[in-house]
Amino acid sequence: MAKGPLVLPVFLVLAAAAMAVMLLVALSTRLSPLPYSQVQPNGYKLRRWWFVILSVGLVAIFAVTLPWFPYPPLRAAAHAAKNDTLYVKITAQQYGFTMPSVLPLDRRIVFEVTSLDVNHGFGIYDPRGQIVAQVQAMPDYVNHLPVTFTRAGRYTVRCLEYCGIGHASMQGGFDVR
Ligand SMILES: [Cu+2]
Repeated sequence: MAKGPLVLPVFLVLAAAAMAVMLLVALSTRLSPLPYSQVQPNGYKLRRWWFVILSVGLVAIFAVTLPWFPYPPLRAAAHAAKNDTLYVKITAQQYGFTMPSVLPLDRRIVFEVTSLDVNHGFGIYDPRGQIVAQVQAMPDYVNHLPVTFTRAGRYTVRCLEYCGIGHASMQGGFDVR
């Protein structure tokens, strides 16, 4: 359906609604002011209902949208069933990364990222120079970073955590194909 013809009617309806609200507010101010002792209980009652409605609404929205949770753990089971995940070890060290030189396109990869000395960052930039994913590289920890590359080409990896005098030049890369 074309968008154009809908814009004017929608605008008119919204404008009419806004004007009606303003008119109601303007009319309501013509009455003499109520004493505070009369306003306060109503305000508290309204606030209580608003709290209940918001709480129920938020829980409902949370429950309904949970299947679209954007992060991988809930979806991991489906991938594991297909058994198509490639686990890739990444080791950061002042001032470079140990990693494979070629990685597959359109396949789920889980980077297992750690560091041999201090905290580093592991930031992946696609061939256009846009950041795709990043995680900390920490000594004595393995952080898991799931990524599926959908664009072939040369990817650059940069350290995103100041790690010493050579930090600025700490980078690596791999080809995706
Ligand atoms: Cu660094």
